[in-house]
Amino acid sequence: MPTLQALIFDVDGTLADTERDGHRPAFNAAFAEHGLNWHWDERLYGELLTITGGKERIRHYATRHAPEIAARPGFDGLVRDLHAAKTRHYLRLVESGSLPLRPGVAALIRQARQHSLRLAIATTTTPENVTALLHATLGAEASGWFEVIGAGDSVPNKKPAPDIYHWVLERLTLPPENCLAIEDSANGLQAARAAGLRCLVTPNDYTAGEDFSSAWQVLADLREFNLAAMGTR
Ligand code: XBP
Ligand code: MG
Repeated sequence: MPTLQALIFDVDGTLADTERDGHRPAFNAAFAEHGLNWHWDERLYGELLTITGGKERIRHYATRHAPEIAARPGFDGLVRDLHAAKTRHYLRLVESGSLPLRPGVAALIRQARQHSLRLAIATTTTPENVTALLHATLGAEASGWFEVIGAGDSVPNKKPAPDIYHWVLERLTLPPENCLAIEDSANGLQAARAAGLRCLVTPNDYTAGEDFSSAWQVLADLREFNLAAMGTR
């Protein structure tokens, strides 16, 4: 097996269970703030998660459930405003400390740093959400531990497209064989595999039951991952 030189982490659902109690209530708060009677309950949100990206998810929902709003001339602007409000609400939740890291995440990051592994992020969410989560959970210096942070709209196509992984690999100047992607969902796994990466999957309540047959390993959480057995530099 080629030497492992870098770990590339997904964020939402992988570093922390951010979806149900973070992004979801933030979307709902943004809808209420804009006078919309849209409410995404836990079950509906699980279905909407197959659409990656917050703006894309709002657009998808509106097209199906409020076509008269989606057809208005100012709809693009509304999506932008809703997403900006949602990000503001989400950041407040993250900064309150109510979204802890999943078990084993902090220990793996620490261990990787001890092994001089390079660290990167490949996510669909916005860059400020990533920085806020790292700061709130690992401390103010933590975003500096990640050499490359690929996030949000820096690429044209979101996961399951491989674009964000290509973007990150290019900046790490490493071939995919020397990296390991860590994901929680079939969309993320598909993106990583399409970029030629090995992918470790740690599913959560929303993604358990998805197809992970192309994963290198599927573990309940990162406490079960043995980095020392990986043959790092
Ligand atoms: C995460 C997402 C994101 C978040 C919301 O996917 O789909 O859309 O739910 O983030 P992944 P934004 O974990 O596969 O990257 O609202 O900031 O887009
Ligand atoms: Mg994810």
